[in-house]
Amino acid sequence: MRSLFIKISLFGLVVCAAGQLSAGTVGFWRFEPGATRADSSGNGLTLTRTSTDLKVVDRPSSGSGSYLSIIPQTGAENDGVAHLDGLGKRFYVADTNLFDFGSNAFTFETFVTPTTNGFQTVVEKVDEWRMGINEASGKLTLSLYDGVSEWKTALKIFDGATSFTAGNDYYVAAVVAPGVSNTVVSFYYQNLTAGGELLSDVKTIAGINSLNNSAEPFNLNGNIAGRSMDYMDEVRLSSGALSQSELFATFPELGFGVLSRVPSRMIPAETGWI
Ligand SMILES: [Ca+2]
Ligand SMILES: [Ca+2]
Repeated sequence: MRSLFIKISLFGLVVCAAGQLSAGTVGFWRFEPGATRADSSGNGLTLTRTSTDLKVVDRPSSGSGSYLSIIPQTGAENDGVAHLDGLGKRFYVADTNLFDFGSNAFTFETFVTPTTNGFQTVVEKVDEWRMGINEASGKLTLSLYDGVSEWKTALKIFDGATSFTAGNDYYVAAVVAPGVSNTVVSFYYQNLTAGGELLSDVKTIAGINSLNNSAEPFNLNGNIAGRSMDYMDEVRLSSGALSQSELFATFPELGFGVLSRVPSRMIPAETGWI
């Protein structure tokens, strides 16, 4: 009887371990000094760059690319950022089965700073999905490839045509959750330069219930100068649908973002970081 109990317990542990593997961080590219293009998720998805023109630089203390000095979710210091400089060059990772989400959800988050280039590519898993921002129209878009010939797009404008002003810093995220016949896209947006609140909205992409699986790479930034951003940082891709309180720009359990340039005295004491 005791042996049976042990076997059941061990089986439970194995099941739990397998479950944890299915939801977690796929890649977390922090662009930190010394680590530069390394993946801090533990999965070893180090970024390659198409040109040495793409730099990892010290985080500016103010202005464009300054983002947040502390990551709210983890309390980690943020000391470095990627400077993309309108060059149309990319960071990329070759395809791996870690990117194969199929009918499961995923979450993509990042800090971005637009240029004056109108539409700019934030991320693209070629022939699978991509996120864009539009400096001219204010659109935040998430598109899915239908596996045949067509991209289908969910879009949200959070703050009018000036939602993505060149040189300003933003946090953007999308939780992409395939359902029985449609895919639900939950967008998040925060204007860090203006000290705005974390905003969110839910959209639907009709007719797609599974994410296409290609052997193409995962790319950050646009592939031509006209689609390039200025800075980006803290790029995190997670399997599963993260809740608002799990996003890296929010305090765990509180579920809202730190206002980027508020004095530390305004950070809630219960976070334990002050
Ligand atoms: Ca960083
Ligand atoms: Ca693949």
